Amino acid sequence: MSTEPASTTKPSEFTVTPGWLSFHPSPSKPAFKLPAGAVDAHCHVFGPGLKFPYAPERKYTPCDASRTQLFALRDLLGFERNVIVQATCHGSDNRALVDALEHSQDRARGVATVKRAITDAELKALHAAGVRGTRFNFVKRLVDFTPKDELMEIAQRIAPLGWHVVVYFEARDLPELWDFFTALPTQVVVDHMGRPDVKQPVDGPEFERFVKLMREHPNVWVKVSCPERLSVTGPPALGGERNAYRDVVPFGRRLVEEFPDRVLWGTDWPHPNLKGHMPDDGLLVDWIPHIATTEKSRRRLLVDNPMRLYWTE
Ligand code: 0GY
Repeated sequence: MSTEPASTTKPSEFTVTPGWLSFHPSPSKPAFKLPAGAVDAHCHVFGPGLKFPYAPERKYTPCDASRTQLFALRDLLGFERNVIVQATCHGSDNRALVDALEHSQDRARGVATVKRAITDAELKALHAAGVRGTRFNFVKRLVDFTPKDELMEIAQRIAPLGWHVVVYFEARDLPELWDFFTALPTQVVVDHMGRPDVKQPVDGPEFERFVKLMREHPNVWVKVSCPERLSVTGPPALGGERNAYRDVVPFGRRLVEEFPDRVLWGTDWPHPNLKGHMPDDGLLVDWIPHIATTEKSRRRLLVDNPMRLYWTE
């Protein structure tokens, strides 16, 4: 199907959606120097929509965010590699993701969204492109419900490839998802700390439930990412100190300290579907030493752990 618009005037290659903030136009250089070989383990590419159309069933339309822009941000921030995660706005059409992986010179791996109907040959092709996981999204504002037996069937198909399952959910939904998560036959990577309500105490029942999941299930990993989505106190005032999102620090730090070998970190660039403010990605990097307070813990978080999960060959 042609993606060219009917108009004879050549449109700009990139689209900007009204009502949704574009990513930060000029992120600052972080004060924190990332360790050599650091991996941004959660980021996205979007479109361009004219080449890689957004999914008809999407709940939001992002701004186009190209692989070239992602790789430029990687270099500015001081990362060596990316893990590019399929977001709901592209549905199970992984072409933009695969295109980015194929142009990354082996410096990116991917997490795709696949449906039950995917063939073995298609799975093999995704693997060859650098995909190492599939994502199951349970956030109700983002996706319609997929039956759990269908997801389990997919998990069983991808397990022999050595892939893992990435899960995204809200903390309040963990009880109903617990049995499904703990039955998965792969490593399970939880996005954004399981989205805790950071107004609740870090040792309160909600976060304790998540910590218990990790404690009892050594195949569960977590991304200590997205303070900008979870924070109530928000970013510092313009020109303020470089210490944003302080209210999320205790949650990230607790996970890094208790599970040093099962934590990952990512920018979440270009911050899809984020309301309110658009973070300065340099400030997000400066948040890392607040949750990983030693050189050793930072090395595990940013280099050793993602390399173990994504660059095993
Ligand atoms: C994220 C977070 C969000 C969006 C998605 O797949 C997605 O559309 O995950 C969100 O809206 O919280 O990780 O990009």
